[in-house]
Amino acid sequence: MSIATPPVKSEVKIEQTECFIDGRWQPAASGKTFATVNPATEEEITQIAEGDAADVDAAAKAARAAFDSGPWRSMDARDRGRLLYKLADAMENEIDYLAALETLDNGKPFGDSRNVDLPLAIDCLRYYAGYADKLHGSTIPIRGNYLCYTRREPVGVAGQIIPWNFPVLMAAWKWGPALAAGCTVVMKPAEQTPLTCLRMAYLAQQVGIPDGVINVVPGFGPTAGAACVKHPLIDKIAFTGEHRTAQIITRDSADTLKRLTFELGGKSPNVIFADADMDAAAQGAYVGLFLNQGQCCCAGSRVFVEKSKHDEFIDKLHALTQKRKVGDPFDSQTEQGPQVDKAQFDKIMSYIEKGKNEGAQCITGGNRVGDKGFFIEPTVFDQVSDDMAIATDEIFGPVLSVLTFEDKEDMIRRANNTFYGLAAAVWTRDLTTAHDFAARVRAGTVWVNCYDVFDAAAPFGGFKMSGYGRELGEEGLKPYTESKTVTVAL
Ligand code: TXE
Repeated sequence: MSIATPPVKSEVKIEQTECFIDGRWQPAASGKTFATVNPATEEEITQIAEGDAADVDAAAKAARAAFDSGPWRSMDARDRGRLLYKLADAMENEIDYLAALETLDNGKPFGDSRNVDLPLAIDCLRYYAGYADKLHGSTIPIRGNYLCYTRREPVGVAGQIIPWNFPVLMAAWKWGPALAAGCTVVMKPAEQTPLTCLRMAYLAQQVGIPDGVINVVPGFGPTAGAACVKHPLIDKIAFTGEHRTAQIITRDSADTLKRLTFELGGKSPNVIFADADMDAAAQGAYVGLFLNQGQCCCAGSRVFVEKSKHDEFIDKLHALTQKRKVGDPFDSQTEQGPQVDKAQFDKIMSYIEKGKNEGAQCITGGNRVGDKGFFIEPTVFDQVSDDMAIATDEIFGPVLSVLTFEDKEDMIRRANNTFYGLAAAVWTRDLTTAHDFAARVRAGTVWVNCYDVFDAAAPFGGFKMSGYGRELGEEGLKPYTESKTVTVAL
């Protein structure tokens, strides 16, 4: 794929703004709409249908019908796979437009949308397209004269609730395995970033994915989101977002005992030993935190540096951070755009204040950029201790905390001293140190001498309160299937 030049913002036309239910674009039953806002300008982009329980009910019925009696489940698995490939192709055909929509709605630099998020999303759909006809059961030698085998069947209607930090990629991570497994879908995109998901639904219809298989209800969490969670015709909820929301979802789903998968937050340790390649480690710490404006669930927000190399590491990190270009996400020079909305901006600024008040040393950044748009300087705190709020809480912004260690055992205890367990990284030239850390850190993903390496084939998800279940890879299909045991008397 070639690198595109950023488009002119005013030329990004928005065509899909309504609920997509049973193959039809329709206003919310209530007639209500809400504004989606450009975080770089704080101006309204457009009004979007504000779906709620009534629209979710219509979507759940459509998805149920498409599952129970519609064409999806009964279609040859290989043909389902072909439709997923076609959706991936359709996205690739208009990759520049989708990237522009993503940047407009979310604020991430156009180069990131175009060359990272979209290619990863397209790759994810292709990966799962190939799985559609490879969901095997097994034959089991039980006692007696029987043939016993298992079938992997789709779980049914999947309710999928996604966040705003990687809108297009999260939609692909959810649709890929669900559709490959033969499920139908009711998706609730984040209220901050509905545009690319709605466009993907349009493309899905264009390529021939049957009506009712994919339904999208934009709206807010406590209304549209909660309605998905409670709806009796929805079998499973896949959610990415905050752990507190996951706790609400767990309670709200109790009456219908839905299957749940959660991909939640983190406070991931990124550990740099004295023998590491310091240039690579500083670059890894920098990318591991500042990527996507720091709005990554796996952000390496606690950087532990072995004390003897502290000063050298800080100099290198400072040099990188100082020259990071913050600004208009449609400018090709920009490396960091705005935070997604005012609520996130305020949350991050309040943590920066806490860091200063608690005695950490702010060595870079610490301020808002400009007076319009939700821009924040890349911020590094040094001399951070384990109990400071900036070391314990998920900030979800461009704020990196540097801590030091001398004793390896104590560092591993400190790295694990969090209720999160999403990701971790270690930088060292010593194989034993690397594998020992990888085995003992309580996290779903461990990167060794790298950070943020994602692939559709590699499972991703959290230990502890960072989630249940895994997305991506073969493991990502399991939550969208039920295992059925069939026993035949011979
Ligand atoms: O998350 P929410 P928010 C973390 C990050 C961030 C914080 C708050 O720390 O600062 O969460 O972000 C829908 N029933 N992450 O408020 O509320 C909501 O509409 C059903 C980490 O945006 O969890 C949106 O579609 N759904 C994270 C989605 O849940 C509900 C990514 C996520 O929103 C609901 C985002 C309800 N009661 C934030 N309430 C990650 N793991 O990557 C809200 N929603």
